[in-house]
Amino acid sequence: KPHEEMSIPLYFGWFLFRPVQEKVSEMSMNFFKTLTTLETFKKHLSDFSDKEGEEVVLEQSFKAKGMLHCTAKFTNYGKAEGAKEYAEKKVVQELYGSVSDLSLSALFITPRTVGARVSLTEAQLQLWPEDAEKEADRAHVTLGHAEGIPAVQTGYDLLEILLLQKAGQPGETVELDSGTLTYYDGGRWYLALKEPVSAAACFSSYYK
Ligand code: ACK
Repeated sequence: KPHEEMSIPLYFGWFLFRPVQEKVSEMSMNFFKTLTTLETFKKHLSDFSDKEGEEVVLEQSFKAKGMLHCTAKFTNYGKAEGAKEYAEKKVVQELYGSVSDLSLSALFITPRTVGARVSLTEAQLQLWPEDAEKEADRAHVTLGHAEGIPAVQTGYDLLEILLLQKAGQPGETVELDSGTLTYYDGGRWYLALKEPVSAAACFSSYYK
């Protein structure tokens, strides 16, 4: 029945409240500003441009699109694997519309995407799909993606950085007021925030 299929959204997730979205967008602007003034960043600038000497304006390369959110389950209107099961889960239905704080523990940027890492609480992890349990680490808010790059890349970029960290890759570190910034090969930058930022969000779903 087509009607029933339509009732499953594109994705479920935590949607940041508007004032919080503004605060987080400002955070990412400040992150860009800080990066572009750093000597270490300038040294690795070629990661971000194809042409030698080309000016790199991060604010322009990474446009934030749509509502800031942390995806819990991409259901693709019922077409994604496990979509129906997820939508029908008791905990999903019970917590639908509930408000909680997302803890943003790091900011990261690659030549493809910009995002904030989300450290989910035990309660929030109940809403994380079981098939992706091992990947709870990829929880994030996409803050921007380069032209031609889909938003789904942000989670992959975060996972890659975390794998490098687990493998013991030291990277190049810079101490900032806001935390420790690390550069990994391939234009990957990770800022572990000294003070996680709390972002109020509503667990809900999105239909285009
Ligand atoms: O930035 P995101 O987490 O990455 O939020 C968007 C949202 O769904 C709407 O496109 C995410 N998304 C897209 N495709 C997938 C996928 N295959 N697996 C997980 N998340 C996805 C995208």
